[in-house]
Order: sequence, then structure tokens, then C-alpha cells
Amino acid sequence: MLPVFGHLNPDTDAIASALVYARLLTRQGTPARAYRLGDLNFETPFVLREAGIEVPEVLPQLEAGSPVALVDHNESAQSVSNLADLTVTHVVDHHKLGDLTTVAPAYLRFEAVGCTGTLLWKLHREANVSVEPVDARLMLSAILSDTLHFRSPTTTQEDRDAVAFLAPVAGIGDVETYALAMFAAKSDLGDTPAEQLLKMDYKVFPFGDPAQRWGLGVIETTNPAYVFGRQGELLAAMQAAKSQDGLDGVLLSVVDILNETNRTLVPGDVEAAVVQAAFGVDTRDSVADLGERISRKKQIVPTLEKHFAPQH
Ligand SMILES: [Mn+2]
Repeated sequence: MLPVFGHLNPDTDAIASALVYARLLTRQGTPARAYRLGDLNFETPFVLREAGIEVPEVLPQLEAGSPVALVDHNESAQSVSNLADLTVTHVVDHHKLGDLTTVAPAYLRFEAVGCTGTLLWKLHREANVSVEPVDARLMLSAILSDTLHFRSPTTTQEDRDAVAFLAPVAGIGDVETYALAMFAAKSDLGDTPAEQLLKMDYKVFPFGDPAQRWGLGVIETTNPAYVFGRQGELLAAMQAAKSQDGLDGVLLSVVDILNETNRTLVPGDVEAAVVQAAFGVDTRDSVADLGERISRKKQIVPTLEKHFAPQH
């Protein structure tokens, strides 16, 4: 069974795409099984419950050389720790290409669409494979999640086309209401410890050469006031993560889904200087107002990459 998995600190796309791609590969003659790399956020259990699907198991330790299929990521810093020892046979992703290498020719599908779910929808269509209702629901949920129901600047026409196609197959008559229910579930953070809130949607990126390592977290929420009510705890958790994980900087963007704004927590002077130089934004009381830059993938990471790029 070919293991299929998405990135560390999985989001709805990482889980849903692993499930859908494992089923598609299996239907196409490559028996595959979905796994996850870590705990779920608060949105994904809602999606799986509504779809009547069990939470995938955590990926077990794999022997060197084992074949694996990656979805929704390709960078080693966001994957299983021994990725370099494994044999990547498939990647379906919509992120920038990182340090991926393969030992043999692999199936690689990368497109700049808003969601891996959109690519999986296209793979069904291209292969003339019918879309099962449960897969339609998973792909649709992933697309709504990744694009914040088309609010994100990463959204493409194909994401919209996919949702228009998938909603009736999934039996979802009112997509807006379903999306709001997903976002409400995601925003219901309760008394989750600050360290967990920081790491829920969190990726480590290498920037520059020699590489600095930065941890970039995002909390997408319909209730930013709740998150800022816990600002002190979150800043402490960011400082702790920075020293424990040996990082050069940590930022945590609080994205207001409904108002499409990003106010980012900045734990120290190093981060504040980088935010000022890269984005031209001052930090006040440990918060930098990054305005409408709500996409880490499209508006935060590329700007930091450029900032840290060696000058020629
Ligand atoms: Mn994604």
C-alpha cells in the first residue's frame, strides 16, 4: 500500500487530499492509503465528521527506500523527517518547489491553483474517473478552506469551477452556509494551549544562503478578538518555539477571514526589523498590520524570500 500524506501540522487540504488521492490511486490500480503527519486543526474534524470519514492514522516510521506519495507539500522541512531516505513516486501540489529530489522518475503535478483539491478534481476529469460523493465533499471542503471561500488572492477560476462542479455531487446545496460552518468550527479554539494554537497551521521555511530558518504560523479565524485576547501567551509560545527549534525568527499571522485582514504577532526586535525591511510595516505593541496580505503562500513567503535572497 503506497502511503499518501500531506504536510506537517496538517490543514484540511493536507488531510482531504491525502484521502482523495489514495482513493484515486487505488481505483487506478495503485493500492494506496492516506496518513497524516500530526494533529488536526479544529476545522478538519468537522469536515471529516460531515463526510462520515475516519481520521487517517499517523504515518508510521517507514523503512529507507519505501515508496511514498506526497500531496499539498514538497519541501523536506514540511514533511516526514526521513523524507530524503524515502522514494517519492508521486507529488500533487500547489506550493512553490523547494528542495525536492527523487531517486527515480516520479509523477509530479504542480499547478498554481488555490488548492491541491482542485488538482485532484482535474485528475479525476482527465482520467475520466467518476467523482464519488464523499470525494466531492472532501475536495470541495479543501478548496473552501485553502481559498477561504475564494477570498484568498491564491484563488483561480479553476478553483471556482471545481466547487461549482463538486457541490451538487457532494449534495451541498448552499456552499456559503457550509463554508461559514467550516470557518466557525475552525475558530472555536476553546482553551487550546498557546503552543498548540501557534503550531496548528505552522510551517518552517529556509530563507537565503546561508539559510536562516523561520517559523511562520497562521491563525485563520472569524474571531480575531479572541486570539488577540491571548496575545501575551502566544508571544511567549513564539519565543519558546524559536529557542527550542533553533529558529532565526517566528511570526504568527492572525487572519480575519471575513474582513480579509492580517495582523501579525511579532515577538522580538529581530522579527520587527525584518518585517519593516521586507514589508515596510512598523511593529507596535508586538503587532504588525500587514493589511490585506492574507496568503502566506502568495504574499508572505515570496516577500521574505526576496528579502533574504543574496544580493548580486
Ligand atoms: Mn493546500
